[in-house]
Amino acid sequence: MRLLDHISEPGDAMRLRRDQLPLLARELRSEIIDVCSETGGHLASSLGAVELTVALHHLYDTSRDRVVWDVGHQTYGHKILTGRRDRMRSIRRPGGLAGFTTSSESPHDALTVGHASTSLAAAFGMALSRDARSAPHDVVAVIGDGALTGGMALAALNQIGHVKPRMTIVLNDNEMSISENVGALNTFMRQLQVQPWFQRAERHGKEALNDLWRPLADVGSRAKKAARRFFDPASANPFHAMGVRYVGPVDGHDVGALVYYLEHIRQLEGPTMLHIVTRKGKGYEVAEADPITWHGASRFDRDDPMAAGKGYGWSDAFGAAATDLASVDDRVWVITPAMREGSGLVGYSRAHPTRYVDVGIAEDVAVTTAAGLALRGEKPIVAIYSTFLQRGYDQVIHDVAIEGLDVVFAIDRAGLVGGDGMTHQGVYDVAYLRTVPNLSLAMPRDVRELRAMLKGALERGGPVAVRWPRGGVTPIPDAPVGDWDTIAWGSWELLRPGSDVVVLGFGPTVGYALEAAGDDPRVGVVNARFVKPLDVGMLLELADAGVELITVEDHALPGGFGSAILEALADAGRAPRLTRLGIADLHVPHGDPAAQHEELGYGPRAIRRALDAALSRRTSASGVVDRGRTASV
Ligand code: HTL
Ligand code: MG
Repeated sequence: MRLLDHISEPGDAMRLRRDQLPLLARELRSEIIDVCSETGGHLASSLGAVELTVALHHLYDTSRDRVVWDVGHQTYGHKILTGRRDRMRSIRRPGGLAGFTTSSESPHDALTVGHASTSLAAAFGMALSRDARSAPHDVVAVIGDGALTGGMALAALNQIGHVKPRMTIVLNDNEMSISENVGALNTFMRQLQVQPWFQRAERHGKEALNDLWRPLADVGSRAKKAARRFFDPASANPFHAMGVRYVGPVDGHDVGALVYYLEHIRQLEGPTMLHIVTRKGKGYEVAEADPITWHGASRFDRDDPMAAGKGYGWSDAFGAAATDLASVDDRVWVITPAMREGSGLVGYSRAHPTRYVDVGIAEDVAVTTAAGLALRGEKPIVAIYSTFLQRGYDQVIHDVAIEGLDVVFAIDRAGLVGGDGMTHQGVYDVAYLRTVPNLSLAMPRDVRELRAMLKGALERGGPVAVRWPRGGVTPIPDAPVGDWDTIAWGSWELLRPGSDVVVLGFGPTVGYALEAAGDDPRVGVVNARFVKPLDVGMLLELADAGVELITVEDHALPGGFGSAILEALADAGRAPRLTRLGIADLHVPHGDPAAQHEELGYGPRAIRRALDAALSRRTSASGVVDRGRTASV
């Protein structure tokens, strides 16, 4: 019987003897590798946080104390220790556990999360409430070195250091975001580890900390205080300077040390940061060797691991196109907020290192840096996921769109994203972007259109957003940029006329519409590739031809593409019968996107049902279908 088998209840880890904790950590690590080999998921981060997880659950009662994990992707161990072990193999799968901490899933998950850098502000709020109500519990935030690059985290730290609520901040530093971490703070943390005092502190860490706890009164005279500050490494430390007591760095894989430090820090007044150094992928050789590939793993064979090769996807097509465009125009730049791999930019970053910028997990900074570049005549492309551009929305309006700057937003993961679930769904950008004056919004349905749109965007100037979904796309042969297609800006494409109903799709829903239409001559299909500006000419011709319209979007219905069509029709005084298919007013959990599209009513079969309803409506209304009014645009 393994220790882990005794941990059936949250809180069981609190009852273990301290000398049992390393064994529990070993078992937990093994369990996480097992689970991920079957399900895939955020393996490397969860492995790196195993000892921390064990130490936290040994010391804190997570039903009462609030342990706030940033991003929540490193919490597989936490989930296993809080009563979800038997459901771990469902993680990220339809109907299964979420991949991140989710408070509706468990009272032990203090925060519902998925986007980075929120833990400190949330924990600050929790600590404020606790103190206002004189509640006895503890508040702990766990934040990675990557998540700490986000402005939100730094701004929260600024508040925490000012108000000084009692809380523990664990900085889990593995030198990695998804790719290598960036930024000056990151450089500072590296220096911490090579300073001689760090080695001393490593050896004498416990005594050094004892020293720190001695009440200030003990220190005595100002001279003594000054001397102490001089010898106290923390005094040269930016966290310390911001009013947060700093302890560390300590070995984050020494569970005994973690328990020791956390337990003592818990008794201190005010906020304390414990800086722990961990290794991403710790304990699984391949993941340690290549934590980038194993950040988010597909399922694998535990004994014969091979990172699953990903097929050719939209991100690859974008990365190649951006590389080509930057080769023919030295004003083209690409900016990524910490998503080099996910956005298909590894090749670009090597080909054009001087015009490649990773700003860290700081989407707002990505957008406004692009504005700065554009103001000086450069042509920046902000490569960003739909869900993360939400973090840069004000910057899109305020810094880019008001002056109509030449910034291209290359929006990846537009639509439902699968395993990452609710926090990462890319289903709001059409709504939030089409309200922005001066901005065009387009979605290609193949790589040919993707190239044409990116090239057109750079040539045309002004803010342009081009969006595409997560996943695979059919590659097309390389060609010189000069030979790429051009698309008349704002033009739709009538793919097939229909006598009774015309389906308007964009991006992947065009394919769905074609599938649903089959060879039914009553059904037309339009590739409505520009959502802004709309092809009002074609839209009104359709409306005047007397056909019914169906809009299909892999996006939220409120404010989305269908709404744009309704508005345009109303503004032109037309009122054809129109059915909008897309995501109703709800948060969509993790699942298989293709299945979800059907369940939510806009997959090919769902479109066919909407078509049949429309067609039967027309038959019953007029007795016979009037085939005279074919949309002949
Ligand atoms: N931007 C924002 C606002 N949130 C997220 N989650 C991302 C981008 C994407 N992302 C992750 S995990 C991660 C990023 C950039 C790296 C976090 O690094 P950290 O943790 O050092 O905090 P580590 O991976 O354990 O090293 C996810 O979407 C899961
Ligand atoms: Mg990290």
